[in-house]
Amino acid sequence: MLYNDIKQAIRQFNFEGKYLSAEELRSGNINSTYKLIFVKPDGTKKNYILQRINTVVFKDPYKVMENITNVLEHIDKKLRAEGENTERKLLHFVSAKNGSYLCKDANGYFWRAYIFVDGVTAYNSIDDPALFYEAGRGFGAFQKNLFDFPADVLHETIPDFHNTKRRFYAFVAAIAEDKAGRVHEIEEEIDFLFDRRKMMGEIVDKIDAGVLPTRVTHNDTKLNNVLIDDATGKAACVIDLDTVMPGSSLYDYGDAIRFGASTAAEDESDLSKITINMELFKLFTKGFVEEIANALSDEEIHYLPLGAKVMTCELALRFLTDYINGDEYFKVNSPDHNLVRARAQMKLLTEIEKKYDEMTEYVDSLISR
Ligand code: GN1
Ligand code: MG
Repeated sequence: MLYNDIKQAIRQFNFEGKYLSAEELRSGNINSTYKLIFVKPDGTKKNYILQRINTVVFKDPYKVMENITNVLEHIDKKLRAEGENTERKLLHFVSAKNGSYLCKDANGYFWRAYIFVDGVTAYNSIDDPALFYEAGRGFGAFQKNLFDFPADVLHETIPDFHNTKRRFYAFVAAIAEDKAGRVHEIEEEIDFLFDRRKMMGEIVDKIDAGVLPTRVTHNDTKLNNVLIDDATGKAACVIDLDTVMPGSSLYDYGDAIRFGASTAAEDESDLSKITINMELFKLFTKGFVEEIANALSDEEIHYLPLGAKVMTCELALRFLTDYINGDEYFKVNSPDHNLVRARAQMKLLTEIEKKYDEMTEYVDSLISR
C-alpha cells in the first residue's frame, strides 16, 4: 500500500540494488519521511531515507536544497582538513535521475533522498543522561563549524522563522479572524501568551540593539535531530538542515532544552508530568558551551536560558496559532493536537520560569572558567 504511494518517487533516484520495503517514519511534523530498504547484488542491505518536502511550509525547495548543500560542503571541507572521515558525520544525498538532488513528481510534489546512517539512533527522549551531554556537544559543534560560513549566501527559506515579534502579530491576526471558530475555547491560553508578549520579543530586541550577534544556526535542534552513535554513545551527525539560516545561538540552545530537558513529550496531555529536568539542562549546557565557548560572547552565554524561555513560548504560540487557524501548518493526529501541544509548552514554560535564576547562575558559572 505504502509502496504504491511512493513508488513513482522511488524510481526517480539512483538507489543501489533492488527495492525491498518502505516504512513511514512519523517523528517529523512537516515533511513526510520514509525509510527504504534495498538489497544489493551481493545480498547485503542498503537503507535510504526518502522525503517529500512540504511546499506549503518550504515554498521554494530548490533554495532549501541549495542552503543545505552549501552548508554541508563547508562542514565537509572543514572536517576533512582536520583529518576526519565525514561518511557518517554528515548527511549524504542520493542523486536523482535528473542529475540534481531534487525531483518533482507528476502531482507536483518535491522529493529528495539520503543514505541512511546505520548504527545510530535518533532519540525522542532521554534514558541515559550522558546522551544529552553528547547532544549538547553535537549541536554545539555544528554551530561552531558554521561560525565562518558566509551568511549572505543563505536564502531565508522561511522568512522570520524565529522572529517572535512577527509571530505574535500573526497570532493576534489569527485571533481576529478566528477562521476555525475556536477562539472562544482558549481565552486562558490567549491571556497566558499576552502576559508574556514582552519577554517573547527579548531576543529579537537584543539582536536589534546589537547586544546579541546573528550567527548561522540550525534553528530546529530537537533531540531527534542529532543522531547518536550506538557503539560510542557520541553525537554522530546533525540532521534536518532545512531551516539552516541566520539566527541566534540562543535559538538552537533554547529549542534543544525545550525539547530534550523536558520530563515529558512535546505533546503530553497530563500536565503534571511536565517540568524541566535540571540535571539534563546542566549536561546539555555543559556539552554545548564546551564546544563553542571560545566563539560565543559572554553575553550570549549569559542569555542562553533566555533562549529556553523564548523558544518554549514561541512553540506555545505557534501551536496555538495553528490551532486557531484550523491546523494548517503542523501535522496533527487529533483535532485538539495543537492545543494539547500548546498547553504542554505553556506548562513547561512556567516550570522554566521558576528555575530561571538557577539556570542563569549555572551558565554564568561557565563564563568565568
Ligand atoms: C517542526 O517537522 P519537525 O519536527 O522537524 C517545525 C519546528 C518545530 C517542531 C516542533 C519547519 O519540526 O520549527 O520546533 O516541528 N519545523 C518547521 O515539534 O516549522
Ligand atoms: Mg525540522
